[in-house]
Amino acid sequence: MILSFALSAQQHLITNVTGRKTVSLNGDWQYIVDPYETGFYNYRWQERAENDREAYWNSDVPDNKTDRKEHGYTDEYILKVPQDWNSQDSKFLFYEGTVWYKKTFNAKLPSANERIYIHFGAVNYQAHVYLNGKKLGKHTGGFTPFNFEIPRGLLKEENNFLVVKVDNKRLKDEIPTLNTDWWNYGGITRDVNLVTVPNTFIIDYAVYLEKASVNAKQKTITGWVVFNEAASGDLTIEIPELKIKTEAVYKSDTARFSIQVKNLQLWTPEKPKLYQVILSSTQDRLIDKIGFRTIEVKGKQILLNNEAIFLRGICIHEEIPQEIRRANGQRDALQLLGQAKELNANMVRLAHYPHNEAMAKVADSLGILVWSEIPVYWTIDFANADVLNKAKLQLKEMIQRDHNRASIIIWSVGNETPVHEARTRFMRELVIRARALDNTRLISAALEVHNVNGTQTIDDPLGQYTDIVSVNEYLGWYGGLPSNCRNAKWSVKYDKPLFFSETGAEALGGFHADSLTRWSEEYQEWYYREQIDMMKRMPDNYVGMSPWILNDFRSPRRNNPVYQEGWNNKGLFDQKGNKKKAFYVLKNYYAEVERSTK
Ligand code: GCB
Repeated sequence: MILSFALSAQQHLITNVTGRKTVSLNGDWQYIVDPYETGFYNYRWQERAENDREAYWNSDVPDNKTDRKEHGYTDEYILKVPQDWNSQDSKFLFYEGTVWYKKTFNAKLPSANERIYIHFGAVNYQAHVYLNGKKLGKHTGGFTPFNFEIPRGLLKEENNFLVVKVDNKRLKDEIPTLNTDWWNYGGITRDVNLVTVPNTFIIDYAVYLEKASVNAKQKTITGWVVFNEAASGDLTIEIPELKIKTEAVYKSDTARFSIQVKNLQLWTPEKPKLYQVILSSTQDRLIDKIGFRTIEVKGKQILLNNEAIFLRGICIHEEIPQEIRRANGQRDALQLLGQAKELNANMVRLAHYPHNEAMAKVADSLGILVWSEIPVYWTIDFANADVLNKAKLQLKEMIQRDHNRASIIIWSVGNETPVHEARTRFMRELVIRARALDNTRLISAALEVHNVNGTQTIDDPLGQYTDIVSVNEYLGWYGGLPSNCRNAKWSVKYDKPLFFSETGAEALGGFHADSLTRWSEEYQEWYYREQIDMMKRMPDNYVGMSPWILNDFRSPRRNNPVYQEGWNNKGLFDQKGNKKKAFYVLKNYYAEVERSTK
């Protein structure tokens, strides 16, 4: 049989994968480390032909005793999926390059009325996926999901040979670029699933509360549903708890609906109410749990459900420091967001890339507001049109995966990007794109402050395009001493909500000295006191902060042999999970704010 498949770089993403019929391909995968990419390129550095016997996506079993095979997968070399490779074997600690992952599996074949996809939660950074010797596709971007449909006839009931080439090399024209202040964990870092869906299925949908109706007795829930292909029929929307069952007609591939509801309990951080929402079409049926709330900016304030809210935030990297690994899944999310709760936080900034899907789900159920960001970080190649397209793709994948999560209130298009014309054009495009993809949330980016004749000045031109002006500021750590905060003058060009998306200082957990001694817990504690006093004097558009950072985290840029050793120690929790002194300073401030806003 000759199979010919159209290969696509990226197919439409399936939303809410966990709500579908899935078979997990997590677990043990065999691997080959391939720093020279021998399995991919021949000795003339040309991509190997699909049927090249030496390609690592093809069988590693010699045909007979005269046959030569120079690659092989064995149980002696196993990596767990999902998990970064760095934490699984010391030889991977600093590794950046190609690793081939291989899994053999049996499968139930889809019926004539079904399709089957392979879905990856994330692979850092580039993935080429092959099944039974055929290439399914390729994806770039280390923190967003992707899927490929498995063409009919390719999947077998037994002994499917699935190979993924994973490459985490840093490159100048990728996102992030060469330089970041975090560990470049490689591997298949999130779940892998086979997803079976009906031939015509709901590929994406959004269900949300209409802003204009937030204060009305009868509120309006609006939404849309998109199918994977042109189709028409009736769509049923049910919210059993509200006794809602409505029909909408879909034509071509889309349905829109608008429902009047009475007695809707809004989603708030104090009472994060979620409703079961059921969408069903002629062939498909899908369940989600959705919270209903609105978020908008009015003048100098952020309004949640039409009431001013102060964001008691904290930044988080997707890392479990105690085990020096990437975080993934519900348990890790409960650990990280539980720490944020202990701090009296009502908001987290998930830095600097989209975290795994469990984070926003757990945030939904705990009532924690979320800032979600793409890794447009520092000095990426702004003048390059391809790079802009890559950023747009990551933005789209981030938004599409999570746009039904009530917890997410802010999409961020980047962090500390340097002010110049090409960059501002690039960033503006991202702001416009983010709004086009989702006009129910706020758009921001973490900007920088600069000193103009002794005044801390916020005038980055990008601030004119974002909904809130967010800035990172380290007065007393990267410049001067914490006491410099006392006389600091601030000038903000924009009359919009002002949010401090970062501020922080390092302290090695357990190192105690007087407060003037750098790296001591006392210095960090002092820094937080001075910063908070300064925040209290900010103009009335100050709407909150998310200091840097919840936990100490790994970074190859941090090479002080006594106080860092490859760690950025700005955490309020240290490497072992102990609270530093500054933790209590911020916790008390947040408790105070909470009392005063009640
Ligand atoms: C920043 C960056 C963050 C760094 C932090 C630091 O401004 O946004 O990624 O880790 O400062 O510790 O310097």
